[in-house]
Amino acid sequence: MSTEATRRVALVFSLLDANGNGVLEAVDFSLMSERVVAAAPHAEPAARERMRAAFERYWTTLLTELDANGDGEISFEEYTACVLSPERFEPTITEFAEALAALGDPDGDGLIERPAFMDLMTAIGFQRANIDTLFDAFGPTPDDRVRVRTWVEGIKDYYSPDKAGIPGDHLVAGAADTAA
Ligand SMILES: [Ca+2]
Ligand SMILES: [Ca+2]
Ligand SMILES: [Ca+2]
Repeated sequence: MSTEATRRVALVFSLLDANGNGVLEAVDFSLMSERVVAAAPHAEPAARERMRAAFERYWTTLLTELDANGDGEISFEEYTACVLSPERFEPTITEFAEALAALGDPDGDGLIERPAFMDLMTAIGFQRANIDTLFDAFGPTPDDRVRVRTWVEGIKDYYSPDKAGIPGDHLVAGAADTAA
């Protein structure tokens, strides 16, 4: 695994632990799910429902694949095993990425505006400065929008253990110390 991927894994664990008690549980995913859906007030009910379902599936997949000691929670040590078999998480991450992108593109034109992107990524817990840098790295159009496809691919890359030097690494900037 690349050093960058190690940092990305640590950061995403700290964000997924929405109630901050150091382990991942079902409640973390319902908390974040509500927060993210609330950040997209213009989304259709179907898009909101899809996002909720994607968060539920995310949790169910983690529990099924990673709960080595069977206590119904995912510790950080258990979580890091996700990088050993990324193919098992790919369909879940892809659906999560597409549900999130759809939430940010309520008019369905395949583009997302910076403020909508900022709202959703802030709801997940990323830092504003890092979100701006990420948006710039995605190569926005002159009217400051990025392609939803670019974002989806960026999310999938973020979870890929072998990727380094990708746009998503900007999300880790300045967060490595707190996430370690
Ligand atoms: Ca937790
Ligand atoms: Ca466990
Ligand atoms: Ca749009």
